Amino acid sequence: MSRIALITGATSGIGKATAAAFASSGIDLILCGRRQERLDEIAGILSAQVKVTTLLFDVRDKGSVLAMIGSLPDHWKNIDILINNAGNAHGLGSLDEGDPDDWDAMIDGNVKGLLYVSKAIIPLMLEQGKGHIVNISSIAGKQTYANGAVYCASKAAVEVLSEGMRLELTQHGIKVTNVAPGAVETEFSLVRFKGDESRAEKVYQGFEPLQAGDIADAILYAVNAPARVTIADLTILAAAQSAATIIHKK
Ligand code: NDP
Ligand code: 8X3
Repeated sequence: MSRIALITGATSGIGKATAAAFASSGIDLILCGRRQERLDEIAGILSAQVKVTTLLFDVRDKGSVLAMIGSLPDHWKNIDILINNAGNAHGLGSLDEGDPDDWDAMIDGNVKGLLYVSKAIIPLMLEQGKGHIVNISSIAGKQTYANGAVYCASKAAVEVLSEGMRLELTQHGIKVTNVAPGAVETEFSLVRFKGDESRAEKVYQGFEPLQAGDIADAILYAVNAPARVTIADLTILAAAQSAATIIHKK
């Protein structure tokens, strides 16, 4: 029987690439995001390979998260894999100059949103006595950088939540994998810099950044590992990157 994966943030970047990798591996998909047109377009393509359904919600909206996941037909509730990927950085600035609305977006989305989605799905996995949760953290969750403290804090929280989930869920047959990418060329910087394309492009100039598919390949490796194996932590950097803030540019 084919497995079912629910992917948050499936409309772009790492989530979208993971959906494509899973479809190639025969995994049925519940694709989530806030942009229905993109969800429909991706579902239209991938439904040639696997069964696909979509859910439209903002992970920050607790009621909507619980209602939308609760509204899935019974068959789709047999979720084997949860990819907690939705998230972004908003702004790059010091704490004294930072915009509290940006802080809300990061803490509410990257941390509380991940918790709400997990809260909706963990009971379904417990009922089945199996499951696999993959949380997308960041190198920023392991190494703090100036002007990114709130984003780094949100990703450090993801690291801790991965550890907490593993401690609580391993005994119930549920695996937890924490994935910490370095610089990946997605819409991430466009969102961080509020649509400023030239500023976003500069982030990835002078070196070869990771592509979303590189992270999707690693996630696929983790979810396809033998039953006896848990891939607990993966840190994936571009070859030119040695730390969160050190990228060897030409
Ligand atoms: P993208 O901006 O390309 O994708 C972000 C995805 O998250 C989109 O699908 C977006 O969908 C979704 N999303 C964002 N906020 C919300 C929200 N409030 N509710 C629901 N969905 C939301 O960036 P990436 O693919 O790079 O980012 C994916 C994850 O990877 C994030 O958690 C990010 O922090 C992490 N990461 C990224 C790195 C990078 O360098 N790119 C490095 C390390 C980690 P929609 O707008 O349709 O809702
Ligand atoms: C995204 C990577 O280094 O821009 O999480 O914060 S970084």
